[in-house]
Amino acid sequence: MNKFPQLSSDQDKNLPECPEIPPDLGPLDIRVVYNTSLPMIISQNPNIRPGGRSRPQHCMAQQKVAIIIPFRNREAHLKTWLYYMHPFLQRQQADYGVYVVEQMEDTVFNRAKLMNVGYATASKDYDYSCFIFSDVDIIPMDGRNLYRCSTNPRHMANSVDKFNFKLPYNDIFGGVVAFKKEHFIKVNGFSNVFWGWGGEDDELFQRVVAVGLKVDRPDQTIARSRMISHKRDPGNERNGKSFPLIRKAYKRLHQDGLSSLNYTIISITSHKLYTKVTVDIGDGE
Ligand code: UDH
Ligand code: NGS
Repeated sequence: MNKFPQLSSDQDKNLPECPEIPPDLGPLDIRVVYNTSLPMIISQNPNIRPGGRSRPQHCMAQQKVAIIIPFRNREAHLKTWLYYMHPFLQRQQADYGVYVVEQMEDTVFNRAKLMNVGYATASKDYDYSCFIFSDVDIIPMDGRNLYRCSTNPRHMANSVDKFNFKLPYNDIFGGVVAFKKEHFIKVNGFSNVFWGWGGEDDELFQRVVAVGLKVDRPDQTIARSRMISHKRDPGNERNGKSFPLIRKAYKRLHQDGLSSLNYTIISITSHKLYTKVTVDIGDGE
């Protein structure tokens, strides 16, 4: 198993704090990228350090942000995500690391459990204060959509092209969400028992409400995001048990989540643009 690159969390304490709103941010032209490669992205982003880490050189970022991406067999989407997101996050003067959490087995996909594993793994790596849980196929279309935590858990994908930049329903909490560390602990993370597509994000919304928090959302103009269209993946068929599970969300809150997370890390590899965490999360049986 590759070790994490040892990166000190100490930074020059004499650096000024970065401004609340970074300069020169605005709309971005986002489309699927075909004519790039990881070596090209690496050469276009010379300041990224091993494991997909970066922080501003001339000021101290106000938050330390881990970006967690659940993953299996989506190399092309990951390339597009990395192509846009490293420049995006650097322009936002973020102190961040990217964690791609890959489900090893061919068994039914469990997005939520991968998110929990990403949280647990990134937390051991650096003293992150903010966790952004992002699908690999969602790219923000405006630099002013700050990839940071706010007072409450934040639903960042509230203006997606697929839904004509509107919310399909009020409580939707999918795609990209941001949690301060203490809030993610308070909700006991995601549930681990959602195997297959759908519902785990709705359940997380219920957890937020159950612990007395609210959901923040960015302004819908600024939050415009592109969702790369694709077919449903094999092994991620609709979960027929979602609705009964969500109905019992409050009951399971303290038993099911970070507190009951079990998994086996297969490898942690420090790639140039991200940290790849390959994990055996079981098969739900
Ligand atoms: N993911 C993978 N591999 C998989 C399944 C899911 O990496 O095999 C990850 C990936 O980060 C993805 C996220 O989990 O962005 C969410 O899964 P999804 O993209 O399948 O979910 P979404 O709701 O699409 O975006 C569902 C399929 C809709 C098919 C509609 C056909 N027009
Ligand atoms: C709901 C799902 C959510 C999902 C949302 C949007 O129906 O998990 O659709 O999906 N809830 C259940 O299945 C219970 S989307 O159209 O973006 O693929 O996030």
